[in-house]
Amino acid sequence: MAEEKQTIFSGMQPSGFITLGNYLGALRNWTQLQEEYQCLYCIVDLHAITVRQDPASLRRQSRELLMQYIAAGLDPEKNIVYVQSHVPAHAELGWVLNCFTYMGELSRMTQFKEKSQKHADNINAGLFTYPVLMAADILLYQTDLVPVGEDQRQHLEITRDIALRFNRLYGDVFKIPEGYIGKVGARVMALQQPDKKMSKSDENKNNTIALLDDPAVIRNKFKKAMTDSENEVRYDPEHKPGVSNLLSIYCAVTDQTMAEAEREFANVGYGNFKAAVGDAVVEKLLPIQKKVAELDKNKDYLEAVLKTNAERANAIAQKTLRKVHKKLGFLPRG
Ligand code: ATP
Ligand code: LTN
Repeated sequence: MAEEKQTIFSGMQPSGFITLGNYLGALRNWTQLQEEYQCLYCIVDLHAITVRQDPASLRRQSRELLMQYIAAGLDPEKNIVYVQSHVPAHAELGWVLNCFTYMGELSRMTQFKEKSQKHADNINAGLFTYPVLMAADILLYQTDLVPVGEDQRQHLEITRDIALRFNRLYGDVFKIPEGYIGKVGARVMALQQPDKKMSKSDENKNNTIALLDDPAVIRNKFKKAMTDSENEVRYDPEHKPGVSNLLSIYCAVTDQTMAEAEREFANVGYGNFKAAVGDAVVEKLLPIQKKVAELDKNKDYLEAVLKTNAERANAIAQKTLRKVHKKLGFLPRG
């Protein structure tokens, strides 16, 4: 009998249009895990409403995120690709775990501190308990590995703490998840401000490349990208953050090494260099964009994917939830 595959869980918020950073740092790596692991990739809409969302935009972004997951290569039969609010067990386990999480530990979360500064007019309880819902996401599926970026490490730590605490009280209920550090995904920096990361919630749209940006727009944003006054294409992130960011994007999309790329652009001026990076990114993204356009026409297929995948997720989640309810002393459902 084949050995049981380990379970991987990760998610993205449908809180905007995903960027080249999200793709090179996360999504592209996810597609390489689908053969070896049982993977669940969630569109975390319950998390997204911790900051105000416009309903029509949220609906559109959730649907587009699903299409981009699939277009980027996540096979919805090999993986479980679904929307968080379609599986009620996330919110249900989230409530239970709230009762096993301390105010003190949640107040230490950096993301809460940052987001409450950014959204000072809406510091809601959901923003505060965001990490508890994330713990529920992960623990429901007895997850082994969680691929997340550096900024989510603290949330993974608290997930482990909550699970260990619960297990100490009630026996072995949850598997204790680990972070997944695969091949280092490219960390993509903002095009105009290469000292900070490219982020989908950035208000300056010239900083970000959306996966679905029009090719002309992509080329133009690269043309305008910040460089320096040297006119020498060389990788040196400390002194030349802009050029280095463009070089690493180029390597990531063309699968070249840094040495090869540096050689290619050794005697090339910045104008031509930036144009070449823009072209390479367009070439990489165009097939994904075409696939999204095809999927967009196929409403029935998308609906079927959403339905069957939510059912698959639900079947696994219910097992854990039943176990939790029993341990807590809740009366069994008839
Ligand atoms: P937001 O602006 O809403 O905080 P974000 O663009 O920073 O969003 P997240 O939704 O927080 O993205 O992250 C989704 C995934 O993409 C995470 O695994 C994260 O590590 C990865 N990621 C986000 N931005 C980058 C980036 N610039 N470079 C590499 N990986 C990134
Ligand atoms: N908080 C994460 C998204 C997220 C997630 C998860 C990631 C929600 N639940 C569970 C991994 C596992 C983010 O903002 N990147």
